[in-house]
Amino acid sequence: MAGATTHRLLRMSDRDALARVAAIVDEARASLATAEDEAALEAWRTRVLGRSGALTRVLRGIGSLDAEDRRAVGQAANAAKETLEGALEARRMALEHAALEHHATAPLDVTLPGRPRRPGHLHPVTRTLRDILDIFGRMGFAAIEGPEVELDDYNFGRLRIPEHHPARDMWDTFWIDEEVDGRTPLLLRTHTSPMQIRYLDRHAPPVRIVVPGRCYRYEATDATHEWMMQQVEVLAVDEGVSLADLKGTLQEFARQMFGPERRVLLRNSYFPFVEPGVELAVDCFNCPGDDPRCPVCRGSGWLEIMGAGMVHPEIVSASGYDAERYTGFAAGMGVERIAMLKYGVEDIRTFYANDLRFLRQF
Ligand code: FA5
Repeated sequence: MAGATTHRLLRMSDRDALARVAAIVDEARASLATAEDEAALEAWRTRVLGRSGALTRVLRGIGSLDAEDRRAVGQAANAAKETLEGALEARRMALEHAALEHHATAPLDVTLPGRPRRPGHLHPVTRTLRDILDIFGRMGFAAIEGPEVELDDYNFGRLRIPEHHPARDMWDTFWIDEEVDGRTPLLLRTHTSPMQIRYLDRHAPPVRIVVPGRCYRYEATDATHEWMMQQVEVLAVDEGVSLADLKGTLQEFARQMFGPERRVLLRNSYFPFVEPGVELAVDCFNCPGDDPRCPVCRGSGWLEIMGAGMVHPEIVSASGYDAERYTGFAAGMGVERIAMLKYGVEDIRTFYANDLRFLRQF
């Protein structure tokens, strides 16, 4: 008899638990129908299905029932949970539909202020690049492009920088471990100068081209150095091209780019693929020109924007032309450095940090 009583009591608690589940479902359905927005839906979910929600509490309590009852109540509670989750989703979709319909049928209020649309605009480096190409375009230079993944031979070898040449230290290089058509070594071009070779190999003088493109250098960044930057290569090869032509072209470029009042410095430099070599610098906009803490010029008063020079005769003849007859000049300029000078930007890294507050100023 004692056994039967226990059994009856357990059955009672089983029935209680099932009734409680049913009551929870009824109450939850009724209150869900009155939830009108996402916040109310979320509050409902926490109250019913959340970690200490009503249904979760029932599921937690089934441990105290005997095995058979546990199964029955567990199944009922799990089924209820699924039903209520489905009901929540359905309610959410119904609300979304209602909102859409309301939007579609709401009368048009023509007195509302319009939604402002911010017009897009070009990145300052892109604008600078276009300015550079325009200036050279007006001087008769055609723009062409070349590969960013380059062969060692074009980036260095044919530019008179053989392996182990100390000048390789001027260009810290990202090397690539793959082969293309069995040709190695490959690298990310460190400058646009390889296009001098590629172009001269295929086009006889007169040549007058500019080559814009991204270049990569494995180096520490600072206010005037990025690991990726854009250059524009300039190449002119013809009969009788002289250093005076180079100087005149660069001066005219600087005048058009920066205005006549900006001071420009042309000084000696060295690159294995030109003879003689020069570099062009523009006066610092960030300090009076003598502040050693200035990140732009470090107290020198100048920011270097390009290397240049007369194309080395060996390069002209290696492409198959008579170097006595044909001479040329070449230059390679940094587009970001020119943009820094043009817009007064004191740190090159801000160009590619993608901070819209910075970019919207241009
Ligand atoms: C060269 O890259 C040569 N190819 C230029 C050249 C071409 C010389 C043709 C002679 C004839 P250089 O490493 O100095 O040279 O770079 C040229 C310009 O690119 C620099 O003046 C600078 O404006 C820009 N530049 C170079 N490295 C960086 C860098 N890490 N970050 C930003 N700009 C750079």
